[in-house]
Amino acid sequence: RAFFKPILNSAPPSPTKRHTKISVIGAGNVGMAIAQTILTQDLVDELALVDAKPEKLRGEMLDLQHAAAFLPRTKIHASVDYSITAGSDLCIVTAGARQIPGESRLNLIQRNLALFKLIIPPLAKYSPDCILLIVSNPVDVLTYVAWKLSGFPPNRVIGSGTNLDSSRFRFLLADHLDVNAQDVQAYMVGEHGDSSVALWSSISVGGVPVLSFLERQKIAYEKETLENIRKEVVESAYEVINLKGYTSWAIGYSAANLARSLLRDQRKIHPVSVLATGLYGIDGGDVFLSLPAQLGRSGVMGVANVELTDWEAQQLRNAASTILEVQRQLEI
Ligand code: 6V0
Repeated sequence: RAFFKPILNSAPPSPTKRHTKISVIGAGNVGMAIAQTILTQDLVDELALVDAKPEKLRGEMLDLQHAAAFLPRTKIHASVDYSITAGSDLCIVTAGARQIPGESRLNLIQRNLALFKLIIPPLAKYSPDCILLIVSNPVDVLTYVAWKLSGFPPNRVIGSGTNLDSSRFRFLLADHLDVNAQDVQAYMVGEHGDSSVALWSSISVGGVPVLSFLERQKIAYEKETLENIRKEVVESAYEVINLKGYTSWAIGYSAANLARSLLRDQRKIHPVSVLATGLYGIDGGDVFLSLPAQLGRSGVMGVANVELTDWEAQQLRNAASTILEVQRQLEI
């Protein structure tokens, strides 16, 4: 501090400037991709990393700190102790056990439930007003688990859900139509992964609804072509995992994009996993599924009133019953 001499009659910093902080739990491939994307986007004043492996954690922290000369100023710290997350505005959970070959999905969920029992209560204790963003898989069930364990209101517990699937979808459509992916409005909703639902009727490019445009122009398209694009979205995740072992960059950008909308109160609409009970005829229990939700500083501000076809709504309800069945077998 002695490096600078104060100028005459200087006042203390304005108390209205808010200090913003994000904690990332799990410093694996996904957690570190999210951390580095957040840093490059100048989103926060402070970034805290937590993992169960202290050496790996310290190595990752130092590696990021060493980039300080090239990045916007952010205080980065890391610890296995959750007290460093205190006062976070947003906690992003990416810690998770990996599926062992031959292991059932339910067994993996049970192991991740055990992890979440160690992770969520201290996060809620140290940052009682934060927003929780869950990324670990299976993301919809674990978002429900995090909601239960935190005792937070549902608007402050969000799963990254199909935000990534929708980005893959927009990329493939843009590639198909030879346009910029940012000009393609298209949502995948429902369960993140194999049974996600593509909302074909609401796809538009530069404001032009694609399916009705094709119909008006009497351009024939095969229902099969559409289903193939949806399948390609689902398979593209597996393809990346088969080729490089995990996915990281796209989920890094996807989560950082959500963090920006939340902390900067952007009120943008993102397909993310939210408490979906009572919407589109989903009933029978509390269930988190992705729907186009408006995100702002208070978390989920509402769900866009998108019109679904009967088939799309039925697909959502089917995903809800599958998830509820799994949740009934969990002891939270
Ligand atoms: P990884 O590289 O194995 O990282 C997981 C990290 O969690 C490791 O560094 C562990 O040490 C750490 N960890 C384990 N237990 C604890 C604990 N109790 N407390 C703190 N940290 C702990 O996995 P990777 O980073 O590749 O994936 C993480 C999770 O993200 C997995 O569940 C993936 O399935 C999930 N993904 C979710 C996506 C989405 O769109 N929602 C996308 C990609 C991956």
